[in-house]
Amino acid sequence: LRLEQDLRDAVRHGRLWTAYQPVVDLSTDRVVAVEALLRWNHPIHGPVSPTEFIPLAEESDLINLLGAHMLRETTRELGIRRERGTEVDLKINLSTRQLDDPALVTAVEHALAAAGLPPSALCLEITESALMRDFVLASETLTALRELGVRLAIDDFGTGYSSLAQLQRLTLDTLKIDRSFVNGLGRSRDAEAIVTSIIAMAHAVELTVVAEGVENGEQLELLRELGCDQAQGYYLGRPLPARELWA
Ligand code: G
Ligand code: G
Ligand code: MN
Ligand code: NA
Repeated sequence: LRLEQDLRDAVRHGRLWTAYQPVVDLSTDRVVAVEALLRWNHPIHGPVSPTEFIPLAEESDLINLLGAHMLRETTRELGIRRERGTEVDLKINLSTRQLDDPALVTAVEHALAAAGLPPSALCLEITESALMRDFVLASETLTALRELGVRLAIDDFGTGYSSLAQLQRLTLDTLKIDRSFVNGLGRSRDAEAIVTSIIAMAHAVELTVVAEGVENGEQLELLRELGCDQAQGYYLGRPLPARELWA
């Protein structure tokens, strides 16, 4: 509970910050987007991972405060970068509780307008498991977001149980292959077979495929050969504060 209070204070006093990780297009080798990843340096415990504090925030209304903060800050940052000529898109992670919030759609609309960003510059990432937990409700919010012109991605794909039919009904734009499969490329035939079939399946329903967690050149070249569209990972760029990424 102490940690929850600390998180609440950190949100209120603007002590959370955002790291941005580049996403590279494999046909042009250019950075086409950045994924925003929330960071919290606790004054005593040091860096706390979002895998710890997001679930904590989800136990209360804190997740909505946090999500709203993230949305405003990152769209603002991207708006500034675009004005300076950096034409990249923005990817933000959403949790289930955020999809449950009816105010999400207008919050997204307002943040984009305030930052002067076209809706198509924003891609919202939702994990496969979050999507499938409450498919009907999630798809209502997602449809409204789609109608705004915002893009949608399914994150950590391959770790859940979604069907091709469900994916198609959600009218997603992008599928991100979970890094556990990318990790096995070059070492495991199974991993390569899985990645190959995920790419084929995604392309069959006209989704852009992003491989996450690319950590070496061998993985990158294999992904290129397999026809993957975009890639992200420490080999291509670590998550960095905006001022370092765009130094
Ligand atoms: O970058 P890192 O390994 O610390 O991220 C760990 C997890 O936290 C990832 O699954 C990522 O999607 C999630 N995450 C990072 N930032 C946010 C955020 O702003 N909102 C939500 N819901 N999840 C986030
Ligand atoms: O679940 P999601 O895909 O949003 O998670 C993004 C997380 O993956 C972030 O915590 C980010 O720091 C981490 N990440 C990004 N690139 C790599 C990588 O090359 N290897 C590993 N192990 N983690 C990565
Ligand atoms: Mn993600
Ligand atoms: Na992921």
